[in-house]
Amino acid sequence: MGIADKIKEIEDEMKRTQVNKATEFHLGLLKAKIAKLRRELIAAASKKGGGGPGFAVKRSGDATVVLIGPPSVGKSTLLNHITNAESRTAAYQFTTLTVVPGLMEYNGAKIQVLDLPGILVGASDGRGRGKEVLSVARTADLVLIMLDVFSTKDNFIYSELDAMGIRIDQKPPDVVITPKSRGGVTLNATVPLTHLNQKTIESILAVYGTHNADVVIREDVTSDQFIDVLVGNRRYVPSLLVLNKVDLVKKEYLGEIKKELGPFVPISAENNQNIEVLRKAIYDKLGMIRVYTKPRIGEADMKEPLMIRSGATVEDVIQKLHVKGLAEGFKFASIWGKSAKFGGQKVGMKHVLKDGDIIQIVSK
Ligand SMILES: Nc1nc2c(ncn2[C@@H]2O[C@H](COP(=O)(O)OP(=O)(O)OP(=O)(O)O)[C@@H](O)[C@H]2O)c(=O)[nH]1
Ligand SMILES: [Mg+2]
Repeated sequence: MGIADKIKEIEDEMKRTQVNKATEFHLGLLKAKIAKLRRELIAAASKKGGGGPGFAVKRSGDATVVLIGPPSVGKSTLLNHITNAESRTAAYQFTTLTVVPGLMEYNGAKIQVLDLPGILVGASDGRGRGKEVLSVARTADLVLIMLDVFSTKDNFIYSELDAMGIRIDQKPPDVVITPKSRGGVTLNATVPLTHLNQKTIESILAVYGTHNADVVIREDVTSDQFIDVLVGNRRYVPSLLVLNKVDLVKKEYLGEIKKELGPFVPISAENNQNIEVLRKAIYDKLGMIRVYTKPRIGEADMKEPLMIRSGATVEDVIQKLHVKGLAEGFKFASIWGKSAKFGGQKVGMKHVLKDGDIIQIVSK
């Protein structure tokens, strides 16, 4: 039996099991088993370098945005309008067969946008090279989930991403699991747990061969979230929902869709409608900030900022500068601006920068 079949078998068992207090423990165990099998699937898809020719794409620019959606919703049409790229578009499905990169400039930031083949239900199980497509999304800083006015019911995109270990619009759970050599499982929860108890945690850990560990939980996590921490290779990626081809429907109908879908950015890629709003939404959602570098002698370069993601540290800046030996010889960085307590504050690698900061890196 292949991995996908094994997963299917357990999923079927889960469907047959009613969800209640009495079965919660058993369901947690089944979920842990599925997660373990899925990890093997994801590892296989990623090892193939994204799966054969075309899917391994070099990251470039300051951030990477990936276009994910069903076939023919207009992903390539959009790419062609917001970037310098030319991706083939056509009125039939699966026009795009590989990953097509483009570059979008906004506010001085260079944002790489990746166009991909459309995905269908079952993509995460390999349908239509779906695994390869979805694993590209694992490397994204932002996923643009694209639907058109005909496919508003296609919310399978979210579950397909989820099955590939991509957690959309979620924060990493505040759980720390530290394996140890003996002493059993010690649970330390700082909040009341309504989804998990000692027994469930022990049995989930046992699926992964862990019988001794210190577990610290600081929020009321579900068994899914606990398993995510245990499996470890999850990606937490923000998303933006884009609804294309709004030129084909009346305004009132858009209101109806909004009730169903929640917030989205309505566009017409073909007619360039609302594209500027989308470009800004992408930039805002990425949370890009500007940091200026100052040489050891002389003034900071205020013309060409480094564009980094909000939350980035001194270490991220050093990586971005691509200066040989800079990381190895790092002594400290001096900071002027919002993240500094005072002008010229000396900080270490882990210091988090803020928009407009000036940074001077001092290394041996
Ligand atoms: N009416 C309308 N048609 C559009 C719009 N955007 C794209 N289309 C049409 O939709 C069809 C599919 O567009 P593509 O950009 O190739 O779609 P895709 O999502 O890249 O498709 P795959 O690569 O097959 O997954 C083409 O015939 C486009 O001309 C739009 O805003 N309005
Ligand atoms: Mg396409």
